[in-house]
Amino acid sequence: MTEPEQNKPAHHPDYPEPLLEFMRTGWRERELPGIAALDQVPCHSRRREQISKAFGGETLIIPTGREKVRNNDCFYPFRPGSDFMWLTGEHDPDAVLIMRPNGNGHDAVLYARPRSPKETDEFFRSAQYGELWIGRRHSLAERSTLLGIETADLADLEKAIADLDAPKVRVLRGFDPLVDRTVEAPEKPEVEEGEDPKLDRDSELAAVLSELRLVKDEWEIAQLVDAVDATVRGFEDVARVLPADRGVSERLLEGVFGMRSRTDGNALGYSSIVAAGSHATTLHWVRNDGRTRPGELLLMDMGVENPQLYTADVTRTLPVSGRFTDLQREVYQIVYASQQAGIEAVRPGVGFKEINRVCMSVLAEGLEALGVLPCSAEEAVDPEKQLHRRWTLHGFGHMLGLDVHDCARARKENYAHGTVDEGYVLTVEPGLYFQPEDELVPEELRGIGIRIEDDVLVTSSGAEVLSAGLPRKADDVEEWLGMQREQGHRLPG
Ligand SMILES: [Mn+2]
Repeated sequence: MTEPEQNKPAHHPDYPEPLLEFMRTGWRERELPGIAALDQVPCHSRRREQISKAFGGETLIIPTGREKVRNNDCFYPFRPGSDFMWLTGEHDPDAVLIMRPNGNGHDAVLYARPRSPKETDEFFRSAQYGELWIGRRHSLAERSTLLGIETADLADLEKAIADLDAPKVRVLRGFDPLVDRTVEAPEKPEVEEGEDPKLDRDSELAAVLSELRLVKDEWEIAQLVDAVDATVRGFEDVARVLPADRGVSERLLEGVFGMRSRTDGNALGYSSIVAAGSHATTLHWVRNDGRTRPGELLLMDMGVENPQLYTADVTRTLPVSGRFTDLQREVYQIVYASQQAGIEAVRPGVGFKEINRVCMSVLAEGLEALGVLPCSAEEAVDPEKQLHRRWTLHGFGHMLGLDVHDCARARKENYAHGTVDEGYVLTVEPGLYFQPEDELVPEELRGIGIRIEDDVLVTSSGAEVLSAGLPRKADDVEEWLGMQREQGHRLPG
């Protein structure tokens, strides 16, 4: 369990034998009070039943992944694999869920790292696993109680996999090198000429997991509401430190939102985009090394990931001075109208593509009105042409959940070419972007980028905007910004 001596970083002091002997003795066991099943246990077991039904008679291996090295013996903060998290609720690295068929369904066993054993020196010598270094872990029994699942020692994983009936095993690949190595990769399915490529057995497991995650249960919706509410507070924090009359660095604003994400949530759901002025025309502007300027716009795309790892994904475009200019407002209204039409189109049974069509046609009409399209809006949105996309750049939105781009491995027919259903949560986020170097638009438009993004729950009758705590109409945005500025700075607590 303890890392080999040659991997020890140069700054670690040696252990003389008397110290080793001394460190091995005199430690009292500390019981954790209040270990009881978590509220979400029934949700996790219901989800395991769903995946069990989908793959009856087959063994499923779903790892969470390992810590990733940042440099030498320093790691990036660990984040569990989302499918694994959805099925177990376990947060620690290295764990692996194995579901073995039992004739009637599946027996689920969580292979996890136990507490630092006292038979080795891991406890005080391993900077990666030693509880003296990283804090007390739950014992396997405690984990079992908390998560409502049988647990086993991670040390037995390799043997457990070797004992499986290999042809009937499916693995969620790309997370755990030991699992990927131990279970032979599936053969690529043969495809007749002209046929679409087929998924191999393991990719099918990934696809089904993504597709099952499309519908959020009540507990998940509560987590998303929690993430969105924290995100609303984060945007308020930022608005309160954004001066109207002078510039500040994009990173100051990024940092203020980050502070909220770490106090109210687990982390950021994705790297914050804080894009002042023409930076807003770069879709994934995450360098954030610019400065705001009075008179310009500020586009911020930011989301808090809550403690249960569900994330919000919200974008607002603010006038730094407090009021949109006439031209900024004109473009903003087009984006707003597109988003409003998109939100109104969301209801159970509507095609994902249809929501996109609605958003894009409003944007194209706006581009026609601005006089920048080389043809009519109707002609531009022709599936064979799509000329408006020079300025709209991306689709209307995506699923949201544990991942910011949730359910990413779902098959096309169940996502981009499918319909949305009750319990889906998705973003609606049209935008217009005029690159500073675009010679085909009037000079005054160059460098303007506007996106409005909200998080929407599909209900039985339509859609509920979860992020309605942040106004999105131009006038309301101005009023809100003014109100936040009056309140003055605040620290999350
Ligand atoms: Mn988004």
